[in-house]
Amino acid sequence: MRKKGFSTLAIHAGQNEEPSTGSLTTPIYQTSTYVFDSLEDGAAKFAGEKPGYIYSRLGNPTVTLFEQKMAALENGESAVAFSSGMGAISALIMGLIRNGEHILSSRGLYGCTYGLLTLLKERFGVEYSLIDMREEQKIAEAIQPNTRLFYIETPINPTMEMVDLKKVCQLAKDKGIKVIVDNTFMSPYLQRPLEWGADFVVHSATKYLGGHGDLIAGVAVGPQNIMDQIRKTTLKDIGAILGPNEAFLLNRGLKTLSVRMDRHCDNAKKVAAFLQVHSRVKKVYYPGLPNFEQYELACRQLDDFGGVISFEVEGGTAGVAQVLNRLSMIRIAVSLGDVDSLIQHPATMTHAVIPPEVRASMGISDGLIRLSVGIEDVDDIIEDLNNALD
Ligand code: 3LM
Repeated sequence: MRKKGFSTLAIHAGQNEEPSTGSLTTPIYQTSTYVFDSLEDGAAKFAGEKPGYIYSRLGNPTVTLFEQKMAALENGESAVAFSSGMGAISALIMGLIRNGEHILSSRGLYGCTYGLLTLLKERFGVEYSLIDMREEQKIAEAIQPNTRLFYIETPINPTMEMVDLKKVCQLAKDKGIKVIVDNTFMSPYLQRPLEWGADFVVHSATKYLGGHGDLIAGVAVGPQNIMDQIRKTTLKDIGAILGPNEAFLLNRGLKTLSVRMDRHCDNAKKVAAFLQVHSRVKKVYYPGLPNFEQYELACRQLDDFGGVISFEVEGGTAGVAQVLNRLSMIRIAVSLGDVDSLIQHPATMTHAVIPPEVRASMGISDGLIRLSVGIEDVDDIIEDLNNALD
């Protein structure tokens, strides 16, 4: 049978009418626990011999629907939801790595992911190195006998630098190394890392998946046997579970993911073209610009170029303040992927926890601004930017 299209899956995957009422949408199962028919029924569910819900830290039907949709959209076997993107990233990494082992990471990372790797190193003896993954040779040289994991953001927050997933995943496979890709910036509508050979995908579901700036959530997708293990260990025993209210909003948000992403992409292309020719803008980083350094890779790996643009202005932090403080519609706020346009300063905000010299090695200057282009009328976004830049 022909596989259903992305937008169809986003609406229908995992969704069954609620049996007792026929409710089309899966309700918010606002419950902590589930009643057993008998001692034998409860014991069999605890032993994993019988399917069924036990306690909402171990599973909840509203959350299950979100997990099933995400597995379908990322084209993976199984998904596990978490209370935040960091909850997903930490549970997955801690479920896969042991003390004394090594993680090879893309040179750029979201600030708190960098913080997590540093914590794992300082407190739990897990080694990591950040490397420029644009050159295969550099990756091959950086692999150590104890390297177990590649951890990759692509495009990287906030520089938009990309990693060639097909090449890197092949290299990892040859060495028996597992690959995790943070797909937050693209969403499965624009990039599906598992199809390029990655083993796991993680998301801050706070961003495009929810899409409306009204929740914090995360999700990890991967092979059934390993995700089952994660569910029983670093999800259950650390406990960063997703609540049913957030899951409900995500189930609703996913239904419009494709139409929202199309608008984000259309708007971002026009905003990037505007920024590129503005005299106060030194450089624009957007994978959809033909002069983007990795434009050819972007065309191959992405179905479209997404809604995040970074750009540099003169004058460092003070120069950035002059622009940001003059905006009237676009909000100064961290996070991204919302229907609202959001703008922020990585050096003092999302990536402030990273030491300045490491930040510089990631390509984050004090004059760098990150804009998450929303789905407002694009002329209004451009007008606001134009007034602020002038
Ligand atoms: C941000 N990013 O504004 P949560 N992976 C990526 C991310 O960008 C993020 C996470 C994981 C931002 C959040 S900064 C205080 C605000 C690529 C989050 C973590 O745990 O759901 O926030 O996801 O860049």
